[in-house]
Amino acid sequence: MARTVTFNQLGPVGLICIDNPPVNAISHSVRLALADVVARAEKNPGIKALLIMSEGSPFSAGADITEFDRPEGEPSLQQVQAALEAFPIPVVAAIHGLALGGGLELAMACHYRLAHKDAKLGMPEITLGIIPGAGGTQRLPRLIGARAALNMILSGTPISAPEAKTKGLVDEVAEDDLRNAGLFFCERLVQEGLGPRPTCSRTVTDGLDEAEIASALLPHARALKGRTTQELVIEAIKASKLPFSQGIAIEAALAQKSLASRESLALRHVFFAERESGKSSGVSAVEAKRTLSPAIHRVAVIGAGTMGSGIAIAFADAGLEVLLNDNDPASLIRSRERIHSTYASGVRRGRIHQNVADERIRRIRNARTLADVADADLVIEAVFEDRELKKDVLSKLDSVLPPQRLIATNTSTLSVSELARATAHPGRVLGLHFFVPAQASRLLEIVRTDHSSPESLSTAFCVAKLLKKVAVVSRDAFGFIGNRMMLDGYFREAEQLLLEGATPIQVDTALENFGFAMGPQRVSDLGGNDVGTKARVQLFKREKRPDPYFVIADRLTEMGKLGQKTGRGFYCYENGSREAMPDPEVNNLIEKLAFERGISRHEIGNEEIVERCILALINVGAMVLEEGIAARAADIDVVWTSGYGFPRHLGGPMFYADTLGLSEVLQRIRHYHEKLVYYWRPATLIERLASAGTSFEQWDRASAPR
Ligand code: 3H9
Repeated sequence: MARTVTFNQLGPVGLICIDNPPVNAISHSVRLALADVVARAEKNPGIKALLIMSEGSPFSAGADITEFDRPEGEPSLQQVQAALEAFPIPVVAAIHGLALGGGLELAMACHYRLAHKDAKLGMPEITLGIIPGAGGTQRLPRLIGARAALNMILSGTPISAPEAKTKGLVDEVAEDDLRNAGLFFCERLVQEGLGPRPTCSRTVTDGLDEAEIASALLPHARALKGRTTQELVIEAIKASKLPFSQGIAIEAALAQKSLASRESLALRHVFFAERESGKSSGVSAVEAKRTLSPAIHRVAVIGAGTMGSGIAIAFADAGLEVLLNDNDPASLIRSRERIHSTYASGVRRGRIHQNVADERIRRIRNARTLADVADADLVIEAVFEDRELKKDVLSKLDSVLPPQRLIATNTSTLSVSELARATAHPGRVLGLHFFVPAQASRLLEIVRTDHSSPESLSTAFCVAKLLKKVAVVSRDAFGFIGNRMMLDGYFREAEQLLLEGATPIQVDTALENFGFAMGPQRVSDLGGNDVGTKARVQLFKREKRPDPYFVIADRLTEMGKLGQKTGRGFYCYENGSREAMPDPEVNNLIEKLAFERGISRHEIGNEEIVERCILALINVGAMVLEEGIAARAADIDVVWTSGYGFPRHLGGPMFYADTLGLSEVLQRIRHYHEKLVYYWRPATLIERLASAGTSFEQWDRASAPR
């Protein structure tokens, strides 16, 4: 077994160094080695202080999440911490990079802490549906107070070293060489005769009343909607007022409960699915960051509309130089205004400093002609969604760029393979499907054709990593993964429910209560009903769908009811407000469209609305899998949780299907097939997996490419 902890004596200081790449997770091997070196150090009378650091970066990403589904091997992290906290001479943690979860909990069990000025310290457990279970809910309140601890644990966001110092979480911030600062700190403790200072011996000085709890929860209301972990966090922090031994026992019981929860299983599934989806080309995210990203310094974006401007901002935010080209000078002027106003709003909201905004704006320069982008490391085409125009742009780019450079198209409806054939080098062409707003959305669909080269894919992964986006590879097919499932499954069913008697507000509210950030009709109004209509025009050029297929949304587009931008859509919006108000005219329209199709309208319960929309999503998801458009069910989950507002704590549609049980899923789909007929044909894959008694997760393990 590789050595995961080293130990060296440097004068009076015993230097313990964790070395467990890639993220210094506190795995079982680390705990064993830590317990061993601590026991050895205790027997060495020459050692007067212990200094704990780590090799590489980060300091530690916390407990090893891959071990959570197995019985915990001894010693536990709590046992290691108890040994350190009871150590007879001072123990100091010196933190660089990130100290997260169990990593920070380890540091909190040390007697003193110093951190490099660029370090960040955080408790992200809530994002995994668990509570800090190695003393975090007991030691953090003892160091920074119960209220501050509650805020830090509920947010899951790390704080900076200077803020940690102000709060009392660290004793000193080191400006430069952390190792030297740590050794110096230890020597000073020894000289001044300062001994151990166990965190567990402190008491919590503030309490938590119900009003404080409510106000701590308020900023996280959206992120924690439908979740339960926060209740366990609150209970554990309340227990920090008790003597440490009682509090830590309560924490342990609550931690076990959180670990076994469905919420945690789902959130851990998404955590690993996001990392796995970034590896489809055989290049891991870490590898991509390490080896390939330095090659990308300058990016060109062709087309300065909303999407092109957003993509330019995304790259400028990531520190890259951007060349923006558009053959319409007016469009470039509008884009400049859009870029300025996006950054101005960031400054106004306190998200970035004016100097940083100015610097980023300067990174985006206009390129007069396509020839001017010849020295870009990669080019993204984001011109108007018109096949001939896009082909023309790609072919021109192909002739000015050296043949190994990536050319990406941002099309969302056209065939990437067909566009690639307009070039002499189709291997260097793939799709990069950004979502609006491109600078903020997390998801990036990478669309590979049969000809996309492995180098192009590696570069695309690299782009995702640089932009801090979650990448998922999709085969080239209409709508790729996300839009295909949205159009043929989820939104289609939502419209069908309207025709059968539900109202837009009823459908939206039911799905928002299920956990979606926004219901389908509100989403449609926000993005513009015309956007969907245009996509369907392209779809019908490639494939047909039987009526009724978005008859309502397409009729609204015809009537100029495009959504929020025109003040009318599925809803009414008064004077530029975003508040959606029911529109009786739309209800009349829906009744008329239903009557024309002989659809008899009746009351539909909220449960049926949710069940039909989610089952439709799952069913089309299974078709996307069996058609090879997505490689893994888990990739679909990533697409839907990071790009389409599916509740993350339910793990994504395919994970959710597994939790329902595929036999149950199949039985309900068959029920709707018999009741409603038309497109409710069960996916063959669901039939196959249900009859074999397996799940999408098992299918992924057995058949997806590694
Ligand atoms: C905890 O501590 C519980 C305690 O309170 C109680 C215990 C009793 N474990 O993200 P990346 C892997 S809960 C195992 O691509 P980056 C990751 O899967 C933990 N593996 O890199 C990937 O593997 P692969 C609380 C982990 O630079 C590789 O490392 N901590 C862990 O973009 C690289 O990861 C957290 O929630 C882990 N803890 O981001 C932090 N962390 O290459 C979770 C990462 O095979 N981690 N891996 O796919 C993160 O947020 C990010 O990974 C980090 C690095 C910011 C650290």
